[in-house]
Amino acid sequence: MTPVNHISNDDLVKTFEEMADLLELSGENMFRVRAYRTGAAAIANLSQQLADLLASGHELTEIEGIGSTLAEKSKVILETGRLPQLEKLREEVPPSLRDIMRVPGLGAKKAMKLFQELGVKDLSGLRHACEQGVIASIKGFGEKTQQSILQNLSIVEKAAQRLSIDAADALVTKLRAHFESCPELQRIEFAGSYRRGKETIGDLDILVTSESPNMIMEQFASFPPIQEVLVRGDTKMSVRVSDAFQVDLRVVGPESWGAALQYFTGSKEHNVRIRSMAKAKGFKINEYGLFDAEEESKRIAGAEESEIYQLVDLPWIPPELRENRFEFEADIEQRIASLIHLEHIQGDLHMHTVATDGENTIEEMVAAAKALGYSYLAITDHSKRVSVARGLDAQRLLAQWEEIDAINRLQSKSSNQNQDFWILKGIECDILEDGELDLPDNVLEQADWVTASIHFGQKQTREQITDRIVGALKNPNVHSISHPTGRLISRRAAYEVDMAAVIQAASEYKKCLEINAHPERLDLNDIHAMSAADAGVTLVINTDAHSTSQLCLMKYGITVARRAGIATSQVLNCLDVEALRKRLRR
Ligand code: DGT
Ligand code: CA
Ligand code: CA
Ligand code: ZN
Repeated sequence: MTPVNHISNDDLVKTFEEMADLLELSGENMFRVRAYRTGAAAIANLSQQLADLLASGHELTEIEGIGSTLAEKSKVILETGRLPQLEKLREEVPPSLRDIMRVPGLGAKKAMKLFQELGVKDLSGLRHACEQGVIASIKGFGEKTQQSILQNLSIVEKAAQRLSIDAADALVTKLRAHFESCPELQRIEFAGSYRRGKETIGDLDILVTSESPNMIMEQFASFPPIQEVLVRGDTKMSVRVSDAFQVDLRVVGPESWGAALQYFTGSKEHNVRIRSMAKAKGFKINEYGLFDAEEESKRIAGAEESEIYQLVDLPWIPPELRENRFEFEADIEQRIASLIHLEHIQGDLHMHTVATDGENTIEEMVAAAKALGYSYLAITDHSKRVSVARGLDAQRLLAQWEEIDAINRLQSKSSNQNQDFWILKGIECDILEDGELDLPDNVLEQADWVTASIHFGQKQTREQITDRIVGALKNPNVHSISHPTGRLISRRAAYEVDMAAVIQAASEYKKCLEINAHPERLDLNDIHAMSAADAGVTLVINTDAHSTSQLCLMKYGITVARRAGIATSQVLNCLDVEALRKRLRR
């Protein structure tokens, strides 16, 4: 009865996710498939290990989301380390079809069809079949589908190698806790692209100071998700965690901390500039310190990162700016001083509620926003065109606004002195395929805040899509455009759009462009945000939260804005509530 093989919750989650996928591929009814997915999600959210619960005599069916079938199967896995049903399924359906069903636009049915008719069973087979042109000949596919599969394949292949910023965050939290339980640890920092806040991370670079590198590496080696140690030296170690992701560790002495942190934070392009500036001053820098170029044994600095910058006559450069974009320009000190911080955000102007596809009520979103210290938020549910999310028509929207009026009134009565909180009556209004807005002007003009966005007709030409967005910007009732390029990181390319024209129009009509903070969107990205800010466009950084917990995603939008060098004064939702009222009234 004792659980064997140290089966973790992660292992169970993976097993059930695979079951769900293979069942779906084999055409099993969706209720059964969903039961496995729901169970996997429930287990992923548990704080306790299922193995421990079982060992202490708990019934697994006590866990919400786990029915009797899944409880039984969990028990089998925990006790035997295997699941015979899954092994049998794998013989019937090649597990590599799971990659194919995840290619945007395919799904389980199409993946199975390609397997049965063409024998395509993995991504490289799929690419080959597209390139040979045989997919176009299958009923229900055609030339256009074949083209878009090829395009989406490239994204999927690239994504397989890089981690999203929130996934990297989750891994960092686990690693930090794991290292901090080691008494030999002095300082630890996660360097590389992670520290620079890039939207995806190629590998993770950990830097540690300690007097006993060996103990640190022992500790690292015992990190449970490690699948393989790739290299291990005296002060360096590289491992592979969960499937394919690489983590590098460097241990240095305290005298080298700053130099090593500066070196391993990168970017390479930034470091090349720093090294040549140092050389011009008669210094030599490497990951161990800053030395006299004439007399290399003479260490001048290296314990703190700021020393390095100071010696090349620069202020300490925030890691997000180290991309050799503008951090070497003469005005960098002022730019850093005016750079936006998370604490400057006063409210969130894009979120959804139970009225459409959100999980929480208006009151719950308000309470969560207040807990973050905000003084306003805008409720921006979907408009009716987004029928899968039960988008609002004029009647339902007006009813929601009445509800908001009532809550606002109630709050202002009960609030003590200057605790003014404002719920903006908003809408995320779809820009329809023909360029019209999804709601009439006589409704939109009653809103406090209208953000317009494209969810449909994303395959239109560059000219059509650009015209739709510019048209929306021209409408006097529209305040902003949400997720302006429509890209989903690693899942869907941006639609074809002339961003220069969009930015120009936003600037001309004095409208905002959004930096959508959701880690899957980050749209505008840093480069576009930089162009928009340069053109004088005011940005608005929003989470697009579909639940109270997602309001915390704001930090990712801030990172994008900082990488773009955006100042607090360039962001609409850094205004206090009074200034915002005034600005929107104009
Ligand atoms: P990634 O992992 O692809 O998301 O990007 P990074 O920037 O984290 O790159 P990575 O992991 O290869 O290296 C981490 C940092 O270490 C990099 O930003 C700068 C530094 N570095 C690594 N290799 C070199 C090198 O050959 N020359 C110089 N100057 N710096 C390097
Ligand atoms: Ca890296
Ligand atoms: Ca690395
Ligand atoms: Zn939204």
